[in-house]
Amino acid sequence: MQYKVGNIFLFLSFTPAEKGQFLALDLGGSKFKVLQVKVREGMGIRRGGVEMEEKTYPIPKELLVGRGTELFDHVSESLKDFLHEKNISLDKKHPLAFTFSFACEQSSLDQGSLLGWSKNYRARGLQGKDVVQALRDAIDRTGGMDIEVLAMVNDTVATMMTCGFDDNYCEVGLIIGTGTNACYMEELRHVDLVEGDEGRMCVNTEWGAFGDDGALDDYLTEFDRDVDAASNNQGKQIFEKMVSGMYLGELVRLVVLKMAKLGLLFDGHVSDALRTKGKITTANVAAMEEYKNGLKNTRDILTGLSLTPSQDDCIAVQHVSTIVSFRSSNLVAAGLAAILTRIKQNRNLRALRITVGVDGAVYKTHPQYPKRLHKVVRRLLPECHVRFVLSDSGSSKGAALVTAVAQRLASQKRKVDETLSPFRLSHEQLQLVKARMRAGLEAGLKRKGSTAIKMLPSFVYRTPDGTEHGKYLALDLGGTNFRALLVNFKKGLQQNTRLHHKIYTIPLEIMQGTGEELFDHIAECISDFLDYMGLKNARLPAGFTFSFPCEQTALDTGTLVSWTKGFKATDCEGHDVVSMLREAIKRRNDFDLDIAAVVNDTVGTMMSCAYEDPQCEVGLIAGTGTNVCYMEELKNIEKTEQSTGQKMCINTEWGGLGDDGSLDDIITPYDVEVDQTSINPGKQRFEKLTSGMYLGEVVRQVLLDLTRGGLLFRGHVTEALKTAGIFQTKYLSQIESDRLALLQVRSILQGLGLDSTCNDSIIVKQVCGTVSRRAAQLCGAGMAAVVDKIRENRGLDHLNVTVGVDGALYKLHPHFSGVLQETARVLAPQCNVTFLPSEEGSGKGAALITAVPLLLTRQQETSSESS
Ligand code: 0WK
Ligand code: 0WK
Ligand code: BGC
Ligand code: BGC
Repeated sequence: MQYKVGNIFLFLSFTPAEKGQFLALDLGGSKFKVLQVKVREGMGIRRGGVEMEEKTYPIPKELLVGRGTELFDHVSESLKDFLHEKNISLDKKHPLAFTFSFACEQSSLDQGSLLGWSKNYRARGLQGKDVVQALRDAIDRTGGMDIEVLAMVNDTVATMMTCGFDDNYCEVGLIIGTGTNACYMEELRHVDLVEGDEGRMCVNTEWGAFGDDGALDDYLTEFDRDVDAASNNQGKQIFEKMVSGMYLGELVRLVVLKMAKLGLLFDGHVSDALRTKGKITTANVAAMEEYKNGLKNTRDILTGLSLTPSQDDCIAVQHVSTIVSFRSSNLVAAGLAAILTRIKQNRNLRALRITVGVDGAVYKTHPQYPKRLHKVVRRLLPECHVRFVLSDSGSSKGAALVTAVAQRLASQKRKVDETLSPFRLSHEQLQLVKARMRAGLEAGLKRKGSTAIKMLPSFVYRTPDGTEHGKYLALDLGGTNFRALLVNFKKGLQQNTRLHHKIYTIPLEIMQGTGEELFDHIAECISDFLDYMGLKNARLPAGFTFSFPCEQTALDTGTLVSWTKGFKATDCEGHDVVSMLREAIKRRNDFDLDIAAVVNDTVGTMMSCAYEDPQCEVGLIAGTGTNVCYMEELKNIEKTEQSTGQKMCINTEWGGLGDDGSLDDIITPYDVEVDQTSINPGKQRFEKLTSGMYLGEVVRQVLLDLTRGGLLFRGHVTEALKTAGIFQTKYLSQIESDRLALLQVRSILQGLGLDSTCNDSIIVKQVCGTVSRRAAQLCGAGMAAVVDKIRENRGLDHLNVTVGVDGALYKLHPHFSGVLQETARVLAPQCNVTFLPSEEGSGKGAALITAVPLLLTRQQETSSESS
């Protein structure tokens, strides 16, 4: 069952496990009560496992209209007195349920801003304030007790919950007491204020304000207008003033006063008492209507007002009381019928069986009231079976249950937060990662081979300048698939680049088969593409984007250092991937290519974006894997022989950061589990914290742990949850999208064979968000290190630079790119970094690079000819 209070959204799924001792405050009705509610384990609430102790504390009138702090001090001191009187330890922490019977806007169970006082309350300084905080402050001021205010509920809701203990059909709470109000279970999809459109929630209607917009003007009598004019909240709570106990007596008095003035009663004699506000109470009205003693009571009451009523006077006044209270019960019946009709329509029911939980002195003490109300409701809704249940012990039992569930949810949330806290990186930790990334970049430039960050020279010395032209083939072996592209550049007309491409999947058995099979598969795809483009015999110049770490000695050779991501084809590491491709093409012998360049996908992406934006000097991939390249000063690349030109693009392979243990202080046990179960344990540690290949697995490990801890999926560890790779990173993007309601989160989990509650969905969403946020922050910290290095390389105080980006995680995840950008901005404040998503992937970049050497060599040829 789900409940919304004010606009609280509660997944209140009661379990027999609800147990504990709760303190409760019941403020706002005719009596202010302090209670202790004990819920015994296992007995659960349904089978009477609840014991209550209570004490009513008077509230001095001046406090009702005094300063709010003083009112809450009185409440808190009464609470302390109750603890003393009941020998309840002052040292133990006590969870407290707060029934506060006034209109409050709530955004969580333990918060509620007072919209407006009603009834006889008018304490100053609390309107618009969070009354839960006001109570907490008062308890702190009183001191000497350890109270945890866990939940605040309206009395209608607490009453519905109290009656819901014994009657599952109870989905409406009704108060006809000093004030009047009702709550009911509304369809979540109809409540725009809250996320989610599945299930129901309890809505506190605050129907007392019905008519404040003039909707009841045609029903208002002069007496109602007089009551309102004399009230301390004119124009407000119009319906309440026609119905509730605070006003019924006054209405009767005003009617009797007018009749007396008109000489219709007491021979026109009007006593001062009769002229005095509040002299006829609602209790008097109830007494006058008593079946047996009504008339006698009426005489006593009128005599008490210094009147000498005749028998007829008494009958007439009794009649006035009946009419006034009859109207009240009729109006409440009409209001209730409106609510029940809405529930019936919400559920497309012809007939509705429902229970209404009721409380309030008017309903409880007025002899005829309940019967009259029930009768009119049944007359208005003959097709409905409406049961009325009187809340026998006030609303605190219900409030205690809400608190019991809130306590369980709060402790659950605390444990989930504890589990996730190692993923929440502080600014200092991110600065450390930036520094370690910087140190790793520096180390990789100095030494060959053994550094965590390999800093591989790409032999690309400059970015495109728009002079590129011609037709090129680009081959793009990425993280998940292979793409063949035909690119046709028009000199100086970047926007007229023509491009055709075709995507081919790489089956797992090929990824993890032999190198020969892999390159044969690639050659077959190329052959298919050339067929498709009718270019089988055109020996096209080709650029090969190979998204794995390759040691290059020239633009068209690249020795694979080690596989990453999901690849593990044999006989490839330590081999030149260009040769392997050429051999595979030779083996096929049905087409030929001039493979002029092999580039990393980061380099291809940088080039592709630099073709649009000349300021682009960094390439970032945040996809299946993660990596960055950037234009480094040749003089800083100590490990390679110097050659001509200023800069060279370095493929950092930053995925390896941490392989030397430099990230062990932020790596969590869940990350260790993912690394241990990966095909390259101990390798690519930074990648395993940040890239699409692994984020889903990190999430799965956390979900497994939370489930084993009983915090998720009712502690039920399913086979699905134990299956590696079942939680693909694309699910993170879906689950975290703001547009996705919890319902859809549940269906994704259902699709994974994970039967979840709404609360489970919230926790899963939180875990996904925490894991992906860390990934984006880590990449942002790494990026800050790279752009700050470029800035310092050039001795600049401020650097403007563009980063070309590609990868499904960056492009498709709802928050990843934003968090990454924000983190880089904060950690590299002297760099203005523009992130430019690459339109056509790195393939175009590879083709551009293929275009450059040909042009370069051509230039060199022309320049050497001219010299
Ligand atoms: C008793 C409930 C309390 C509620 C009151 C309303 O415990 O929460 O506010 O009924 O009736 P009243 O006391 O105003 O007549
Ligand atoms: C598209 C690029 C390709 C790169 C890929 C990375 O064209 O070179 O490898 O992005 O993204 P992923 O496919 O791993 O999400
Ligand atoms: C308040 C409601 C409350 C009702 C019954 C009204 O005046 O606005 O919040 O439920 O009285 O106590
Ligand atoms: C590879 C890099 C590549 C990155 C993004 C990593 O696993 O080592 O070479 O750039 O993935 O695809």
